[in-house]
Amino acid sequence: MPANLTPEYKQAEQRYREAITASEKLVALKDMLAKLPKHKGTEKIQADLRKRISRLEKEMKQKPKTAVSRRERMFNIPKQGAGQIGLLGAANSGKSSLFYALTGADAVIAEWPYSTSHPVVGMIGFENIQFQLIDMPPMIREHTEPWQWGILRNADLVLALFSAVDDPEKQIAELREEIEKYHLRKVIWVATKIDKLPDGQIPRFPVDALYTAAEQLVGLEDLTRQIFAKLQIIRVYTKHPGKEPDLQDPVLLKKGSVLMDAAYHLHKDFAEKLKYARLWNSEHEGTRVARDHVLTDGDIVEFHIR
Ligand SMILES: Nc1nc2c(ncn2[C@@H]2O[C@H](COP(=O)(O)OP(=O)(O)O)[C@@H](O)[C@H]2O)c(=O)[nH]1
Ligand SMILES: [Mg+2]
Repeated sequence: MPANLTPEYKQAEQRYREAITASEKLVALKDMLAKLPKHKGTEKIQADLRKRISRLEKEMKQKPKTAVSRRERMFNIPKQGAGQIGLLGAANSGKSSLFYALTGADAVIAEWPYSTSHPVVGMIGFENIQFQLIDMPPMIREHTEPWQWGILRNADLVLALFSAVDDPEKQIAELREEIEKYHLRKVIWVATKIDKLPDGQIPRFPVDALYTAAEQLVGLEDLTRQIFAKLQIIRVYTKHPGKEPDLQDPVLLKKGSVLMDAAYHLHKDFAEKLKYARLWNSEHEGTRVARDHVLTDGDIVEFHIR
């Protein structure tokens, strides 16, 4: 008897093939089972799916959380600095050029050793913090491998690059499709090679993009500032009573964090023993503030404990 698989089932199967983590696979397998027409012709497939689901569930229970497989490590580059940023763009869109322009010649360049065509990692300096940038190897036959999508999805932010002079509309359309398909959340659009535009011509693109020329170092400061803004983080400095804060060593917090979040970040005990705190910034000169006071970038806080 033919199985007569539905398009919904085939879609679920496609998602299973693209799944990278075990939990993504499990969701997709369960979805496949749900979408599978239940009749005699599919009994074998049903049994097979059930077997795969239970095997995967068992595996996930057994595996200690800290142990990562070699395959997982490949797309799970340990985060460094204030945020991890991936580069997305067709071959020759200017990813590597932008990477070296942003990270600089003396940047710490580490080769990721788990693949013959591996990503490269470097740091971008911004004021007193750094961001981690990941350059992708040349895409083989325009084909992006699953682990590359894993890296981009795991990153905090993705720079979507398109060349301003090589049919940008087509590149943008392709990038949009990929961003949607792989659920990339935070994206900054970057037009590259603007030095190649005819003099004085500034084209408008279907997306709100930053204009850059890596080799001429155009637009890089703007881009770095945008990266900081898009990451939605704030820098808070802590100080001891009667002492100056160390302005080179900020505590990094999510935008919207309150005083207690900063205290917890320092130490759980600390938060529990908190009596009161004082705040310095452009509006406060050591004012006592409440536990739920929302912090902003650059705030200096002094904790007083019991
Ligand atoms: N004129 C100009 N050429 C660039 C710029 N960025 C990259 N290119 C050139 O475009 C080609 C592809 O750049 P590359 O960074 O290797 O792209 P990738 O394949 O995306 O990593 C190289 O020949 C670069 O020299 C730029 O800002 N201006
Ligand atoms: Mg490259």
